[in-house]
Amino acid sequence: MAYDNDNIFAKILRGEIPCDKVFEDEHALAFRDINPQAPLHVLVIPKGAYVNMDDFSAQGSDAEIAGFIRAVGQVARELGIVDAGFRTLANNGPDAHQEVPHLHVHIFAGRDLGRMIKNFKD
Ligand code: DGP
Repeated sequence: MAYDNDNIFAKILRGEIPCDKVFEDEHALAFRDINPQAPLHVLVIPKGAYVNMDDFSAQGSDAEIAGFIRAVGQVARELGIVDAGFRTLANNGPDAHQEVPHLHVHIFAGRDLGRMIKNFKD
């Protein structure tokens, strides 16, 4: 899948659309989700143009990948959610209902988050 330069997170990265920023460094930007699914719901995105985890893991440089993963951890520490616990999640493609075609890791926290995922047999 080709990267769409007009996706909403590309516009946020270019400063064309505002966001409630919680963290930024060379490799990543983190901001609050516009439609929170938990008391704390933050999105962490790489600064590079990557559609999803497949694209990023195959095409991203070692520095970008290390920088992004370190940013996810730093965001969690700075938000003070490490001890209580938090969930990271990345939707990739149609079956996962990925809405925005720029890789993003959701961070959920602030309550008991329940089971990981609905059992496929339910
Ligand atoms: P996903 O389904 O994994 O692609 O989730 C996309 C998330 O992006 C969804 O939880 C809502 C959020 N989102 C969509 N548009 C915007 C926006 O303009 N600003 C912010 N902060 N979040 C957005």
